[in-house]
Amino acid sequence: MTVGYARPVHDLTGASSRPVPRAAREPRRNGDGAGTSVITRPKTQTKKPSMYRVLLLNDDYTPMEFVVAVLRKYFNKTADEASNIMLHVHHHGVGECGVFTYEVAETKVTQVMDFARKNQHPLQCIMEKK
Ligand code: TYC
Repeated sequence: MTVGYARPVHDLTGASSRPVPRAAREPRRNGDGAGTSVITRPKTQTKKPSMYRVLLLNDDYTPMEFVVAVLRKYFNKTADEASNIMLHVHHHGVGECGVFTYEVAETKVTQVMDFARKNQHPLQCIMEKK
């Protein structure tokens, strides 16, 4: 029966390949021949995911109201936030919609590009590693 863990229970990825310290594996022998062991808990290994900016690019044809609708629908922006971001993109050529992990950013980009294409607007949405 298993009574302990060689890895912390919160290491859900199993990504850790760090060896368990010898002291945790092997009983130490003392003079009596009696086995004693010291269990050391491996330090929890955590890694922050890389983050990605999702950006909107300006163009001359996509209506401002459509860009605001995109920012509200896919990036949960308020009307005021969406207007400010849209105007920033309009004036500066590019602007940030949000920062996400890779798969979430990729999903947002695909959703926005599909929505723009479906509505026949040339709006471009891209992601870049932070
Ligand atoms: N420049 C567009 C216009 O004048 C508006 C616009 C804003 C388009 C932001 C794209 O990402 C964009 N209608």
